Formats: sequence, structure tokens, C-alpha cells
Amino acid sequence: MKVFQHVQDLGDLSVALAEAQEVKRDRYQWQHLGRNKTALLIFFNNSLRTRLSTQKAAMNLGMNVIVLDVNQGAWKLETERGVVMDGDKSEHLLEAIPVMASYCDLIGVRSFARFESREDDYEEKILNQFIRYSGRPVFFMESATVHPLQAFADLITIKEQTPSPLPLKGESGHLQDQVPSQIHSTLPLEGERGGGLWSGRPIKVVLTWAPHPRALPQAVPNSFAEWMLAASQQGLGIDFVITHPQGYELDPQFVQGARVEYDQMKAFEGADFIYAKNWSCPGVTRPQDYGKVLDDYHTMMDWCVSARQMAVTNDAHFMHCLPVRRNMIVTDDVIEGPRSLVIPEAANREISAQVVLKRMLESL
Ligand code: AN0
Ligand code: CP
Repeated sequence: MKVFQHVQDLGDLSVALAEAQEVKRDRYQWQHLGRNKTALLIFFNNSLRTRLSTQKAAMNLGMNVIVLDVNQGAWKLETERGVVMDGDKSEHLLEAIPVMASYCDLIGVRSFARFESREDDYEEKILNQFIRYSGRPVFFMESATVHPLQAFADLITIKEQTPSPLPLKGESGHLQDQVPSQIHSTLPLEGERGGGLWSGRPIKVVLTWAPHPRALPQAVPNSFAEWMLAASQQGLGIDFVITHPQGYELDPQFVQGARVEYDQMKAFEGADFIYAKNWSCPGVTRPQDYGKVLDDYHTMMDWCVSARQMAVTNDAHFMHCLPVRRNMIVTDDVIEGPRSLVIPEAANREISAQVVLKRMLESL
């Protein structure tokens, strides 16, 4: 694998999920693969999980790791070609990329949407320069439009929490009764049975917008939608629904074929998994508002996920990629409740990163 950006880069998802299961069984069995190989992790933005889990995954594979926080100690980088560099930027990305690449074998980059130009963000102007000028495999650690390591970890988490066959509504015996979610991340995935990964009825997964005081990128919901739709198309038995206020329509390249329900309560009915996330205006139906928070969040607090919405679900699990603002996105009781998966989800970031790095090492 030379680039990890989209779900297609991973190929067959049931194969990737089986590989994740194998990583979880013994994450240190490929130490020879990373011997004398170096991963460079470049951060233009803050991170807790991505930084730690990707570093841990690389170490599991026997790699050396260099982490660079561009904004803390490196020269400030110009990213536009043709500018007279008489401002505060001392170095150009076009020199910095090949220099950084000369010290490593794999490159991971985090560079969020800047919201200055929708075209630049959605063309992945920064990450594409890394792909073009580094000569190294590049994996996306949240770019302007995608966060694939997160979406893969989310899929692994959903798979782990889905018993096979799934109990139908009204039947007793949720998986939760058998395996507490807080320890589940340390357990192997369910074995495959029958033709698909899940037998019985499709599981209902709902992506819901939730309020936030600041403008956030669309990378997490874009990737989550892309991965859920691919899983559904590959016959993994997922019924995917998106709910958000008018104006927050996601880019068709990620949500083509998804069901959108503007009534949040209706969308939550019978759901098995609730995936909450805020995002700013994607500029699809309101191009002039790209990257903006459309309404004062005080008027949108109904969208904060609470016991009221969770009550109409099929005792759904709650998911969020973290970091999360409590009592904006989700109430304390829901995130702390027995159906919350936020910790196992974060733990699975190590697993998703390890599958990706392993595949890149194998194709060096
Ligand atoms: C980022 C975002 O919404 O994309 C990172 C999430 C993983 N969140 C914040 O900036 C708070
Ligand atoms: N979920 C996630 O990517 O978290 P960080 O921003 O802390 O890396």
C-alpha cells in the first residue's frame, strides 16, 4: 500500500477486519518487518490519540519513530508556490518534504482543513504534495477531508460489539450482558460465521451531527460515512443513516447512496449504534457558508445526544472519536453509561494503525 486515504486503499474489508483480529491476538509477531525502518509522523495540528496510537503501532512492528510537531520548533512552512516569502514563513514545503522524506521510510501527516478555500481543502492540496514529492508511502492521520485511521478503528469496534447472529429487537441477551464494553477492546473479534460478517438483520448505524461552539472539519464524518457505505456495499450488513440540521449536507463523494433523515428522533428509532460528531458547513447546499457554524449553538442544544434520544434506540451503543465536549455533543450520563464505546474505540486506533503500517511495510 503506497497511500492510505480512502476505504478502497484497504481492499476487501472482511480481509482487513480479519487482519485486525490477528493483530489483536498477538501484536508483536511482526517485529522483523519494521527492523531498521523509520516512521515519521508529522503534525500540523494537535493530537492525543493519533500521535500515541500510531507511535505505539509502529513500535509494535519493531519500527523507529520520529514525531514532528511542525508548529513547535520547526520552521514555519509556506505551502503556496510562487509567493514572495517575506513574511513569517522561513521554509517552503517543497524543500521540507524531500528533506523530511530522506530520514524515513513511511510518512504519516496530520493537516486539517484550513477553511480558507473549499477547493484547496477538498483537493487535498497539502497531503497531495506529500504524496507527490516525498517518494515515500503516505498515510493520512486526518487531512482536510478524511480521517481513515479513525473510520477503520470505528468499523473494528462496531464489528467487535456485534454478536453473530444479532439479537432481534425485543429479544433479551445483548452482547453487553456477555462482555462488558470497557474490556472488550482487549478481546479477539468474533469469528466469522456464514457468508457475511454479520448474520441476522442488518445493524442500524446512525451518524448524528451535534452542537459545538467552534467550526470543526468534516474529515471524521466524511470518512465514517465512506467506510460505513463501503461496508454496506461489501455485504457486511449495515443499514446506514445520517441525521443533521439543514445546511450541513456532506459532500456527495463521501455520502452517495446514504439515507439522510433531518428529524434526529426519527433517525434514532431502532438504532444499534449512535455515532455523534460535530462538523461545520461543508458548503454543499450553502457554498458561501463553507467552514462556518451556521447557527448559534445555544439554539441547537436539542441535538446534544442525551437519554431522551437514546430511549428510542435499540439500546444503542454510543460512539465518538474523541476529543469530545461533554454536554455539547453528549451528556455526561450517556458518555459514562454502560453502552458507551468511546474508550474501546480509542484503543482500537492502535489496531487500525498497525494494520495500515504493516501493509505499507510489506509493500516497501
Ligand atoms: C478534530 C475534528 O473535529 O476534526 C479532531 C477529531 C479527531 N477535533 C477538534 O478539533 C476538536
Ligand atoms: N480521534 C482522534 O484522532 O484524536 P486525536 O485528535 O487526539 O488524535
